[in-house]
Amino acid sequence: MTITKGVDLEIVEYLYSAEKERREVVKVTDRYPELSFSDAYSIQEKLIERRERDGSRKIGLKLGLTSKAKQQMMGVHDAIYGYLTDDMLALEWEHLDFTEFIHPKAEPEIAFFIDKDLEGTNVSAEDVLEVTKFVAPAIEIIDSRYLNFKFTLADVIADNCSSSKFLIGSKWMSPRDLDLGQLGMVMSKNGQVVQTGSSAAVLGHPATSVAWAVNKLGEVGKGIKKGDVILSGAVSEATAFEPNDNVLVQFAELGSVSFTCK
Ligand code: OOG
Repeated sequence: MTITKGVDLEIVEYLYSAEKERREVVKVTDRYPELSFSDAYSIQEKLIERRERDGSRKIGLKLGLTSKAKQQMMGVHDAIYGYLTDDMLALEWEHLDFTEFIHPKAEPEIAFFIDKDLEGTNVSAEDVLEVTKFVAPAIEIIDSRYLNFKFTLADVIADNCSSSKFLIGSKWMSPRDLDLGQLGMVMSKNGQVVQTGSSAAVLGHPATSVAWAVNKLGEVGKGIKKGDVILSGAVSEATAFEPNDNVLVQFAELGSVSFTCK
């Protein structure tokens, strides 16, 4: 640890209360510039434990910074991972409530439903496909707790990678039944196209992205579990939305997912 003992729990409370009170806060590294990536992952773990003490349940993982464009933008060469909890799941047929957010953005993603435990440090995309029962179209809502959505890599890891909510579309398919590495995607807001992309943007193939996370977790003796849902990373840039906006993500072959915010 590069930060002193006890400071980690202080940071957990700082980020957790910002999320609960829908407040932007100054980034952690402004105060603790020495915060390392391993400190940040350890804070992230404790933040999830804090949520669990309040009744949240861990249900899977999310990947971030999986596109070369986003990595370049941030000046980094690695992806990041965070956790999904049951209270982050939003439903297509209910409105999202804008008052629950700070400054949310929507990202088009492909969700993986895992059917068998998988752990290791040499896991391949093929191993991931082997344990994936279904893939589905998804939208992740990211909502950084930091001022103006600006942060360093250590900051965003500590903040559980900006995780806020996610939605899953209704078409679930076996990953073997479609060309998962090259799915076209169009995202529209209020009927206007705002982003286009391909699943190839996610580290070349979304299963490669999930394999990266499994290997990263393997380094600390963890893995993914049967029943987990995994968001494999954004297929394009994120799009900000406001009350009354409707966002629709359409994937070739894999159908669509949408939400309206009130
Ligand atoms: C970090 C999380 C981004 C993705 O898929 O790249 C992310 C952020 O930009 O707030 O979830």
